[in-house]
Amino acid sequence: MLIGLVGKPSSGKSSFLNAACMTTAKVGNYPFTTIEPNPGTAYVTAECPCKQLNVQCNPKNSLCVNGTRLIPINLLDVAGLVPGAWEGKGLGNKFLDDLRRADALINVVDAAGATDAEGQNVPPGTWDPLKDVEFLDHEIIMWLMQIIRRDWRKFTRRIETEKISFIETMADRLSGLSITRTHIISAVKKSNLNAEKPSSWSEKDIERFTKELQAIAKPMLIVANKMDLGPAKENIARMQKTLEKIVVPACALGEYWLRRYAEKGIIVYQPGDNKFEVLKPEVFSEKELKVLDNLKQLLSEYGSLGVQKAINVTVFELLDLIPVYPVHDVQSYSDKDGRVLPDVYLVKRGMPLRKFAGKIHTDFEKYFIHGINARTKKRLGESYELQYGDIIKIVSAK
Ligand SMILES: Nc1nc2c(ncn2[C@@H]2O[C@H](COP(=O)(O)OP(=O)(O)OP(=O)(O)O)[C@@H](O)[C@H]2O)c(=O)[nH]1
Ligand SMILES: [Mg+2]
Repeated sequence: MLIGLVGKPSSGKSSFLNAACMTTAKVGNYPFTTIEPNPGTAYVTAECPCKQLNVQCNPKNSLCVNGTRLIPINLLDVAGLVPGAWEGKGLGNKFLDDLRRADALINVVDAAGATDAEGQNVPPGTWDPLKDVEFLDHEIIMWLMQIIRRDWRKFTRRIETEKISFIETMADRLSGLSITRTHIISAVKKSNLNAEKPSSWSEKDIERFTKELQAIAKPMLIVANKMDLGPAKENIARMQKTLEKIVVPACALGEYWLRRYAEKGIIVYQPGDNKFEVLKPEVFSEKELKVLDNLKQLLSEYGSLGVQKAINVTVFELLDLIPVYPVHDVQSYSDKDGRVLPDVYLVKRGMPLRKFAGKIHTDFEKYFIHGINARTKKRLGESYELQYGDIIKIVSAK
């Protein structure tokens, strides 16, 4: 699971990564601070079933903090994109190519309008962040379309004369981009095009197909960052009203400092909380205390500093994934070694049980007999559609 952090230079992508993953990627108030991509591990948070079941869990592939399960996912912070990046402008295509494996994208926008298209500082409020959303959509579409329509005439002629499947051939072409057959089938259907005769598709048709495919295979969330700066509030309201995408207001810088202070034990704060408590006011300077006051105000106004929320919304809403807990023993909810609720998988909502079994082990899918819902102890058939928080035992013949 990989989420790519994209956006124009200086919007706060590396700051977001650092806040989400406690990494130390270089941050700077000038464009192209980041050149090589920075990876990080962030955590999606979900209520751990241990709370409800009143058991002591012993996680293996994740963590549990006070009844909140932390499920690791990968983030990748890439270099800033400038208009024309898809055709090589700025640092160009390389950085789009770094995003090939991404399952979803977060467009980090400078919602305060304090930087122009190239990421140069301008007085806050003088740049319209809506333009940043529009341009980034365009860049991603153009980049993807460039790959899709490569040698289009030759490509479509081959499909039609040799009577080979458009879906399979396109899936081969896009396989390095984490785009699957299922994604392509859905995009063809949604754009109402004839996959038997792609040679009849117009430029506009190819563009429509590309847009549908992007929305399905690389959905995008907007993070309206720098909400602490003056003009951001009005811009955020406008973005939330006008854009069809989910917009999460954030203050990456503030979130980073709160997590750092919490790590040092000088404040009490859990990522995503709507409040924090200062334990040792004496270690902060007057200036820092003022910043903390501002953050308190932002927390009460927006409900969170947005970083954790953006990650959770991307995984649970945009990608529509759910946490599922496989176990070996349905009485104790444990694995073979007696570890209680050891693992959690993020899977597509409604995934059929047998397919899920294959995610744990290919033999489980191959020799599948049935499943058991560990909460109700009821038997489940192979086509049972997984639901949020399911705890499941797979019974197989091997
Ligand atoms: N006020 C404020 N400034 C922020 C926030 N997030 C980032 N910044 C500042 O914005 C500037 C750019 O931050 P970076 O994280 O380096 O931005 P980037 O998008 O990674 O930039 P490039 O790597 O150059 O593309 C830095 O001066 C940060 O301190 C925020 O939430 N509030
Ligand atoms: Mg950066």
